[in-house]
Amino acid sequence: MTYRLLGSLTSPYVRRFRMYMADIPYELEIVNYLETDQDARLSSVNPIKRIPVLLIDGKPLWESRMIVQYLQRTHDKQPFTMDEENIVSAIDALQDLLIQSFLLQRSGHPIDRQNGFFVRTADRQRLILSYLEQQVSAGLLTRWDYPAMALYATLDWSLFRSQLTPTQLGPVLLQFVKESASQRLAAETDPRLA
Ligand SMILES: N[C@@H](CCC(=O)N[C@@H](CS)C(=O)NCC(=O)O)C(=O)O
Repeated sequence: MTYRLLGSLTSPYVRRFRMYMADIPYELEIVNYLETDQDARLSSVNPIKRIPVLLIDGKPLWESRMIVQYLQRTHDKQPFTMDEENIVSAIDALQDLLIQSFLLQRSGHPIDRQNGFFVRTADRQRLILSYLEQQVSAGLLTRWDYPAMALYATLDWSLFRSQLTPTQLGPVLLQFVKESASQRLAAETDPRLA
């Protein structure tokens, strides 16, 4: 079985796998979808045009939830508990809304905070952060496994890309980021090094 992970060095979704696949040999193929030729490469393997993509013996598997489930099954890694399924879904939802707002900002699209869509998005963001804070406080993310890696990659990216402020994260999530940053692969995959 050969693995090739397609992604960028700044993507928080890709970073999860660069940490999670610590004990699984793979090659990293840098795909920066903002470059036309690399975006064409991405489109040729994933019609959704999103990273990460895992090429398994040359065959593409996309969507991080599918990739992690495949790796859990194939490499005898611990499957998610029901709490962890919810935690990962909440992290994914937070990550998605932060990426959408980053892409809107980057393309110069105005964000009207009175508009119903953005009001609902801001409410979702606030509720998810509060839920994740509760899960961390309850000790559900103490194990350095995919859920903790995903949360760390998302929160650290949100600070790196100025999509959330330390005040919005609050002391519990900030402490979680600080403690996770001491993991070897967390340091090695820091997007600020890209
Ligand atoms: N649902 C996807 C989301 C992945 C995703 O949003 N990746 C971002 C980079 S971090 C991306 O490829 N964005 C390109 C785009 O949205 O056009 C997953 O879980 O893998």
